[in-house]
Amino acid sequence: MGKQRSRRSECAATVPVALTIAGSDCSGGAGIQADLKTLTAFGVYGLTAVTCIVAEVPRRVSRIEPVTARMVGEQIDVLLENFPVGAIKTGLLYSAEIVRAVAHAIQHGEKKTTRSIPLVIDPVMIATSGDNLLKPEAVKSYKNKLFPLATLITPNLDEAALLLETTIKDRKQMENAARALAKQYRVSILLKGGHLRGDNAIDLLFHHGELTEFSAPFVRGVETHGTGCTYSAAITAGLASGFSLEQAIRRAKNFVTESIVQHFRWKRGSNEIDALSHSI
Ligand code: PXL
Repeated sequence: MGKQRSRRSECAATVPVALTIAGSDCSGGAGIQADLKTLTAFGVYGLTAVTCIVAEVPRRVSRIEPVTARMVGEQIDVLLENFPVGAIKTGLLYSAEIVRAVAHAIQHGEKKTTRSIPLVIDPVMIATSGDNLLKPEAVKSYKNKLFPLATLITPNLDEAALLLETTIKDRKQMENAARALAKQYRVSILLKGGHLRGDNAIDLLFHHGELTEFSAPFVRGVETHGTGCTYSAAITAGLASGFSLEQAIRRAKNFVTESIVQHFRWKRGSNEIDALSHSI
C-alpha cells in the first residue's frame, strides 16, 4: 500500500502535461478527440480548451457552433494557473474573436507564471472533406496576434498558399514557401507536403535558418481525416516531454505514418468509414 502510494505520487510529479486548444470532432478522428488520444499514446497528460463543436462524419461537416470567446479564454486561464503545462497546441479556432481570446489568454498565463511555454500552431482552415472550418476574416488575427507567439506553425500546402497568397505545386515552391513564412513571422515552419501526392509524404522544416526534410512512404487507399491534428498533437507531446523540435517532429512523423498504416475500417452496406488508429 505504502509502496503503491509512493509510486503514484512519483508519477504525478513527473508526467508531462500539454494543453490543446481546438474544436470537438464528434466522429473522433480530428480535433480535441484526436489530440487527447495522441497525447495519451505518448504518455502525456492532456488538457483541453474547447473552441467549437463540430457535428461531422469523415466525409461531411454538418454544423459548427462556437463556444463564446470568453469561455475559451477562461478554460485556458484556469488551466495555465493550475497545471504545469509543458507545451500548448492550437487547432481549429473558428473565428477572429476566438483567435484573439486565445492569444490574450496565453500571453496572460505566461506573464502570471513568468515562463514561456512552447506553442505549436496548426492553422486549421479547411477540413479534409473540403468544408470551410475557419471564418476567412480570422486569418488576419492569426497573422497579427497568434503567429508572433508561436514556436512552430504547421501549415499544409493549401494553408501555406493561402497565407502567402501564392500557389505551391512542387518541391522547389515548397522550400520557398517554408522559408518565406519563417522569415515573415520569425518562427519555425513545418510545411506538410502530403498533398503533393508523390511516392513519399515529404514535410519541410525551416528552423534557425536551416531546412530539414522529413519523409515517409505515402500510404494510399485510406480515407484519412485528422492527420494534421494528430501530427501537431504528437509534436506537442514531444515538446512537453523535453525533446528538441527536430526529435519531436521525427517521432511525430513516425506516429502519424503508423496511425494511417494501422487504420480502422468499418463497412455498413456500401458505406465505408476509415479512422486513424492512435493506439500505436
Ligand atoms: O482536420 C481538421 C479539423 C480540425 N478540427 C476539427 C475538425 C477538423 C476536421 O474535420 O473537425 C474539430
